[in-house]
Amino acid sequence: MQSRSERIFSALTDPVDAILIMNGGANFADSTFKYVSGVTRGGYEGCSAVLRPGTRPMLVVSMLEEESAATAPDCDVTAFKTLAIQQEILKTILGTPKRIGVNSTAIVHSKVKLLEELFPDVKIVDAAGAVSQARLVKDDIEVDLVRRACRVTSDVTAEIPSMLREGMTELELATQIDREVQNRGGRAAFDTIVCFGRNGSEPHYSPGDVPLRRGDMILVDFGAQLHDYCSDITRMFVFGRATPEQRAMFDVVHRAQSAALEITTAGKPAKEVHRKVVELIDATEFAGRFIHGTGHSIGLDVHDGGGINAASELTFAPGMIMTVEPGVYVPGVGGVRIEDTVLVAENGAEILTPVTKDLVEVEA
Ligand SMILES: [Mn+2]
Repeated sequence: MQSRSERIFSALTDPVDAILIMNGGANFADSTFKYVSGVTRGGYEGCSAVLRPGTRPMLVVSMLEEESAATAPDCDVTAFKTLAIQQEILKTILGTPKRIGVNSTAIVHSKVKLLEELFPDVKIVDAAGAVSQARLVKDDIEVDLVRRACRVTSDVTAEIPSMLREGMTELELATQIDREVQNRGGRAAFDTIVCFGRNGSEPHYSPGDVPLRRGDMILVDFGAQLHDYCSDITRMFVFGRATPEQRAMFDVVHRAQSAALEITTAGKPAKEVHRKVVELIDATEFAGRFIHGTGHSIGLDVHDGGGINAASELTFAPGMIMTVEPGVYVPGVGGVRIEDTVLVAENGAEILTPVTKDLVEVEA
């Protein structure tokens, strides 16, 4: 089996002497460092992974994470104490490279400048496409980790009806959901979205101090990150009995999501799945109210590379893990979204978030 580093080199169109995965500060780490090293602990601020064809990845890490890095399977590790020493190590490893590949979508500019200073004659090549292509198709270890993250979200989703209380705020519900994710060993993969009533009309709404009232439709969109791998789910609830209007909006999205899942399979162009969803929704009273892509790749990052949208060049392949999440949004009224995380297979897609996706009516 190809190593992850080899997978990146196979996907590369321009040859390079090495690919450097370089982390910036705390919020600017490239999750590709975790991908190539296989480590699932630690932040690895300022650390690098040096990838060269035919060799094991060399992790150049700070002494703060040397012990964790040593657990990386099939990697060599060098630890540095200061940034000056890190630079000497990189020079020693790389010699006088002519072409260095970087992951342009996740490297900070100062690191690119540093490479140009360390290696005056080097040409920096953009290897982001190859990195993304490699990461899109998950290996067995990754599938298992996403599956576990999905299990957490499914389990927590099943608990949501018992959390609902009249007058509780969106923030209170979001906090309870996050706590349940933490109780299961994970953490929120992104800021949990909870919308009561009309607030559902904004897809990326931030929960506030809005109280839950009888009759409110509730949209909950959250994910768990467990051992660095993410899951993503959206489910709908009603606090009380659904009105015919709420039910109508829900049914359209439910049909669109089922239709999308039905045709999500290896060999299918992603944009055809999106087109199907748009056609279906646009044939209803909610025409034009589906205002985002149908889904996205998910893995070490919640948005892990490709997407299911009108501009997507992606063709599904076995091992891709995608979200499928159509929605309709009516400002002033509310919105509905239904989202699963799915594993693309030769013949169809396996739903990794199998908790019920009915409109769950919770006794108020
Ligand atoms: Mn999503």
